[in-house]
Amino acid sequence: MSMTLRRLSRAATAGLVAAAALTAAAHSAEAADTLGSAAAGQGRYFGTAVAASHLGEADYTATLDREFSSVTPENEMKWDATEPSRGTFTFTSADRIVDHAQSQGMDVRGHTLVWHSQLPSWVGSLGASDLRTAMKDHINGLMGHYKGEIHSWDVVNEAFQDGGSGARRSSPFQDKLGDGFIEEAFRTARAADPAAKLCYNDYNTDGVNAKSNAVYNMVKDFKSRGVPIDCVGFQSHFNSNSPVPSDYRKNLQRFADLGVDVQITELDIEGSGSAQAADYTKVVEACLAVDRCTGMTVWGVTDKYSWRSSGTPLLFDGNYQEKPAYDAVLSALGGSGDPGDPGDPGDPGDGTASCTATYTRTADWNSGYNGQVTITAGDEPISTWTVTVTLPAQQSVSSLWNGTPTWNGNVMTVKPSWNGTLAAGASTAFGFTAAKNGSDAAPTVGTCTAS
Ligand code: G2I
Repeated sequence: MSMTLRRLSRAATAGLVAAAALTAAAHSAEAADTLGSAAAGQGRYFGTAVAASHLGEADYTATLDREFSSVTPENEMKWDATEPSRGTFTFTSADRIVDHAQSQGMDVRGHTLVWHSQLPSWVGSLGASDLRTAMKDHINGLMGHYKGEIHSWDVVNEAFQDGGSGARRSSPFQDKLGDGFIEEAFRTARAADPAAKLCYNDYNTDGVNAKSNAVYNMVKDFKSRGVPIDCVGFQSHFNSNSPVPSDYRKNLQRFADLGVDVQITELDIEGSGSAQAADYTKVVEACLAVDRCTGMTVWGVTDKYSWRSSGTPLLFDGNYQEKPAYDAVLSALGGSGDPGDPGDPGDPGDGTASCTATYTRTADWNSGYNGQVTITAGDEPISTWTVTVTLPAQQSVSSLWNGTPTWNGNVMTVKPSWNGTLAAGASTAFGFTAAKNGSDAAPTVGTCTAS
């Protein structure tokens, strides 16, 4: 689809997008019970990497749509996917993700424009002057196609070497254009889509170390010289060899203090259970502690499609079940948990038995009536219940069924006969016949208690 056509078709579907956004807003107003809505309550986005090839899988898409407020195409916007031969752009897979995100009111992160990896071989074979032109054409081609539709772009990815030196990584761009290629890329990007936040993105820069110091010095230099840069992405791929650094928050903060936003862009943490959950909590807490940490993205929806699937590094398992890490993230974001998720306070499985009771008159005649009290279990199963019913002073009960009453004046306390055990949300009822004796008033049903 051409750039113009893409924008025209977006205008034509604007009503649809607006309706989806309204749905999303209504959903988030209900309760902060998803990652996206809880993060929104903290003024942040919560995103995930998405692969276009999985969007046809119902559970994948349902989980994506329910939980996340931002998406990053995992591979579909990379150079090999979008410009496999010079000047020929293909956006089919990336468009699929962007269109899906927009239909759900989600934001999109652009990943990535200039990177040494997933680079078609033709780029590496160009001479310096041609390479410079090709780099700018590539930036203009992608950013033009998605102009106004991407909240943040990873303009340059992973340009620094690992290890202690803090040196630049060898790549066609570095080797032929020199250090200045990063600055040229950012200047080109600013002109191509002035509304997009322009990010530098890297890994093993999450704590204070030689590599993050090198990035820090570059950002500081850019800010002092007016080179356009708005954000730094911290990929945050963690495992036992590369644990969540103890100075993570401090590192995010020092970058923020340079006057850029910081974003956690590719978060995943190998492990399981409470240890993994605790590590995720550290990451979320670090971001929330830094005002300019504007959002977090996990690098995939489900463990089964993770680039590190054997390390089960994500928030949903291979069956899309929420892991302890999910609960930890939701809780750290101030969310309240969602129905059906054992272990969340106030939710099913929180261990508190409860019930409610409501009264209706089911039959009525001159001298008497039949009353019915319906007992409904709360979000836990219950094994017994107790309800008090206070009758008007003149009235008297002649019979009662499906319950066992004890009397104290005109107050009857009713317990189950055979019907104490109720599943979560299930109901039972007892009935009684009362003589009016001159009072037609309704009895009062007191609090229902359960265990
Ligand atoms: O390596 C993890 C991430 C590190 N930071 C930059 C990210 O862009 C990078 O993502 C990963 C994707 O998650 C993988 O899905 O980048 C890898 C490539 O560098 C992606 O893997 C590739 C496979 O290597 C290819 O064989 C495959 O054709 O994914 C391609 C598309 O499925």
